[in-house]
Amino acid sequence: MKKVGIVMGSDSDLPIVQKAVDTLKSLDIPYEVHIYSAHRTPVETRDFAVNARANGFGAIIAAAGMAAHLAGAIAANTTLPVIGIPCKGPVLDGIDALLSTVQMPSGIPVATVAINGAVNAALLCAQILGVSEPSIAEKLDAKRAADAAKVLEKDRELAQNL
Ligand code: RP5
Repeated sequence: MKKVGIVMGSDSDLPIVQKAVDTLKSLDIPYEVHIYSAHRTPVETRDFAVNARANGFGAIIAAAGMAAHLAGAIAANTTLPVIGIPCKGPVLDGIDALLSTVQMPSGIPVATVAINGAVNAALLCAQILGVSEPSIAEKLDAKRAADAAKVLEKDRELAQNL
């Protein structure tokens, strides 16, 4: 099975990234986590992206805040699918990272999730790998069904309590 590469721009992004890790773990999808910065470690960021396919990755999550160029810098150096997580920073409520991640020039796509949307980033990777791995697609179907059942249970409780 292909791995998911998870790259964050700083260890300060870890509380957000942890949710992607937990989601991949719950689906038994192998992953590798790194701290590489488009600005502070541009060489390592590029090397990771250039070698990602040969190193067994099938999709990459890139999480960064502020001037969040990490996902774009990785996408520029691989044709693996790259999912960008714009992380909420100390100012501008993450709008800075959202725009920096999502506004890619034509030709170099980054699939951008919501600000701090780490769970969906992991689920998108699972869906991508699930195209060729039926076991992942089955787990995603089961998760959807379980999530729906939780909502319907809350609906029943609400009807009883109000
Ligand atoms: C970005 O700058 C990182 O992704 C992080 O979200 C933000 C701040 O980094 P630190 O100063 O906390 O290392 O590159």
